[in-house]
Amino acid sequence: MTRTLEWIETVTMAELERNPYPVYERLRAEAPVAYVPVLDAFVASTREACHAVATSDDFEAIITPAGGRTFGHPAIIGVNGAVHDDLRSMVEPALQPSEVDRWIDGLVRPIARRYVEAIEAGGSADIVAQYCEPVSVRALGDLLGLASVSSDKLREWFHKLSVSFTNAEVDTNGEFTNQERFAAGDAAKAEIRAIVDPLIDHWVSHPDDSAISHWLHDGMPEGQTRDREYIYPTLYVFLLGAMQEPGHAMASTIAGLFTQPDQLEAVIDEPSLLPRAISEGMRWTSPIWSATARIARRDTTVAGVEVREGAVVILSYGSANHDTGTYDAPTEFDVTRPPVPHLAFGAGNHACAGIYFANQVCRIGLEELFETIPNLERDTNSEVEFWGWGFRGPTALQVKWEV
Ligand code: 261
Repeated sequence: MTRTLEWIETVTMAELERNPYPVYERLRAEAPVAYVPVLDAFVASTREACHAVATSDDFEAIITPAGGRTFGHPAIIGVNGAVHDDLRSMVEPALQPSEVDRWIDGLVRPIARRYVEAIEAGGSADIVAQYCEPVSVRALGDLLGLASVSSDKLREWFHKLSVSFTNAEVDTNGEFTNQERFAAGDAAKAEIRAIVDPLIDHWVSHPDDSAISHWLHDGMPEGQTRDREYIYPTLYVFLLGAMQEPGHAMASTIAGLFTQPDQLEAVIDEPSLLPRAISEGMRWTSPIWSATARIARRDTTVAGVEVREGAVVILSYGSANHDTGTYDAPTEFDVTRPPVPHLAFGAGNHACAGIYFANQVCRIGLEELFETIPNLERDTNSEVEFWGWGFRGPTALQVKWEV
């Protein structure tokens, strides 16, 4: 099966990042697990293949090469066994639904109000930069203990980490082709260390209720803390994906609703429809489109394709969520489609730990936006441009309303 599809040899990262859907439509039809030379890796593109790889004991987690170059080791998305168990036990307590329910409204609603009030009188905005991203980063930033870091700085960090993490393109020698994208990530990490190291110094001797303080202390013997070098790769995971993706999900949901004016109106009239709309937004344009991977622990077969021991398979969940075997007209945003579960949060033992938190951030964010600005419209003078293969969402979304 290691035979390469001929047409896939000419696919470039620029093409995938601009619009991965045509390539992936062909991959789903021709090879649900296929070797992609520009990635020097296999990709799983169908719902069946992604689900099988994510849940099979024949595979274990591995971080993608560009991801490992960006985050280092041990990042929670790329480890297995006891280290993975420890890191999950470290991040999960604050993210349990019963825990999140205690404080999520008090955390997110005032943040959302503040950002919507800042744009309300203006009558127009780029809703990505001025609302979705700030609400997303401020909510998680305050939870982590980074209240002193500005929203703009948190946005800059996730953006730089993101271009580095997804810098997957390799030449025929297997060398990365774009060093500048790693340089951006390195610059972000240097700044993160300069700002977070002193906070960690403080939390080591003065524990508080922030999530990072809990990461340091929870489950450790009296007087001991987790080593910061052990925590940082997973903190980078959060400073990228957990910061960026609720913003992507909100923005994609708004963009999707703009394609269905009657559904937008229905959601604004009846906010209890928002969770359904957000779920459809994440299926339609999956924020974590193709960013995690597994390695085959032995020769095996996935969706009818033979996979050799040691093969790295990237999980293209954004493609799985457009599988015509499961979804009718998958390229259409449609809140009224049957609520078949999607794979935007992954599957198996590495499935997203923040599902509930992220969904609540998106719900409260969009509740406040639509309640305050119920006459929100797309500014049709500008096109909505989506970008990204690893992570995907609108780069900007110009909106307007009568004031
Ligand atoms: C919190 C989830 O973050 C990520 C998920 C997948 C790849 C990179 C991430 O930062």
